[in-house]
Amino acid sequence: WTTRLASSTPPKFNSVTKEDIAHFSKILPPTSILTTLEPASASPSELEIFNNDWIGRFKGQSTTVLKPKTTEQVSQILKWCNERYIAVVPQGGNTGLVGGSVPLHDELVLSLANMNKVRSFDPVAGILVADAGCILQSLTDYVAPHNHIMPVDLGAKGSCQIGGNVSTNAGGLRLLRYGSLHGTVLGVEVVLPDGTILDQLTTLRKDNTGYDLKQLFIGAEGTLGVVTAVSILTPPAPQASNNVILALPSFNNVQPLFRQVKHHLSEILSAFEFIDRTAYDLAVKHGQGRALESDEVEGAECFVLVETSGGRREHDEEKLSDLLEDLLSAEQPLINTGVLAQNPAQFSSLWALREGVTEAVSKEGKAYKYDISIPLASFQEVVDGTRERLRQKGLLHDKAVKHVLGYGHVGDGNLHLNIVADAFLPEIQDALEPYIYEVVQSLRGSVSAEHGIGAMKTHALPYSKDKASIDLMYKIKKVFDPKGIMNPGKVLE
Ligand code: FAD
Ligand code: 2HG
Ligand code: ZN
Repeated sequence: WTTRLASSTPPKFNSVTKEDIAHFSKILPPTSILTTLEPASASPSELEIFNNDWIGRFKGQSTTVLKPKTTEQVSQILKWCNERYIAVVPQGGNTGLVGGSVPLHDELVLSLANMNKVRSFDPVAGILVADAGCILQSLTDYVAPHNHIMPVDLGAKGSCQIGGNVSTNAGGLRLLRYGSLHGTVLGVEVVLPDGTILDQLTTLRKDNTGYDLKQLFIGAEGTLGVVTAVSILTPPAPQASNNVILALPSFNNVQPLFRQVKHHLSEILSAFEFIDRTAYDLAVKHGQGRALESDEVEGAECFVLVETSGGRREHDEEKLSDLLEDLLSAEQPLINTGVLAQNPAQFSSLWALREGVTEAVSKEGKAYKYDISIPLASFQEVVDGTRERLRQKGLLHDKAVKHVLGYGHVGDGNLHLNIVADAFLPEIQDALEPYIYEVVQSLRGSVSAEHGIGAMKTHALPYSKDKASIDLMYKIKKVFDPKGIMNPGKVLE
């Protein structure tokens, strides 16, 4: 799994030329065109951030990045690219974890960063309409004074864009409570490769007028068109939020704990997130959140973060305290201990231990990431099985694989299996694949629970989808993008 270096443009597509830049100059102001083609408006190093993906595995060689401000500009750009057979990679915050947001060759990068205006907010219905390039955190800040929150939240919120979230169908930390974007996104505005503006930007809760086309763009990863705006339902902000981190002596306790927590907290439960001991230790090592006291972590094999979001603080606190009391006073307690946040700073610090694992892993080394849906009962055996396989192959040492860890969204059956290595090495890759995908298939799971397919998993699709479904996906791609210019090599091979 060495870094996949860009080769030349695949023969099917044309590279961007000076003539193309001259045309784009009629559509965009000079500041919205970054190109290394002469006369250059950017240096190769300025294009680095657009050509490299977040985990440092995929690297493109794009010469040109366009940053349109309006849907009309996107339309004119795509129309030109389609006619000229220029491949286009839509790019949001470039925080995707499957290599979908960067070119594989020298495709044109279309950055949505300048499309960052809120179009409207209806405080009664809670419906927000925003340009695709709005940063998730800025939308959270926008709706906060109206006492609303975004239905999606994730560790990359400070950089990822709502258009990127929709295009990856991001899951994140609130899915347990508010459901997937397939439910909360009410409408999208999309520019198709031929320049057609598809206005599906409805703010209706109910609309049964035939095929629900917008659903196709939720999770399309830029392969069908460019999402330019999103209409989304924002839930009312909870009046009170609390969290607690529970230390468990054994992973076997996670399932019975989940049942008990649901039973106790019912409607106020808003997150049930899991990190194993390795993930916790890495988060602490790299300064993500405040470490628990040593007696609190002693003997803990894993941790669960429980969040409540409810209507009355005293009521929620009482429920949480009752839960903790019940758990600790049981004859055979499921937990060793529980640490309850006492103030907003502690609340954030507990969350940081969970949200910060990805960041910590990236500081520790190169990460092989498997974002899989499997039955909760199999989480630990998949993590342990992978570690054991690497050990048997002699790859578990400082110069190869440093850590194998598991964390994720227990409530959604989504395990993040990360293998942290010193470098991306072919022998590690060969030990992990197809092994992990075969395990997922045998469990009737999914090879991508929430991050998408990107460039990383195109070969793995058949482990989760049958041939008839994949054939249909190719046909759908052809309908929207007959020349195949949209994000080639992503999702479908
Ligand atoms: P990009 O990375 O820029 O793009 C992602 C894909 O969408 C690419 O294929 C791109 O071509 C396409 N795309 C982007 N914008 C558009 C557009 N406007 N129109 C058409 N196509 C577009 N994911 C989760 O699901 N849950 C998590 O909890 C989670 N946590 C994360 C934590 C961290 C620290 C990081 C780095 C990533 C995390 N992710 C998570 C990955 C997640 O996919 C992204 O963070 C996010 O949804 C991508 O948004 P983005 O704007 O960065 O998109
Ligand atoms: C999370 O849940 C993200 O923290 C990232 O989806 C997972 O980095 C990962 O593997
Ligand atoms: Zn996740």
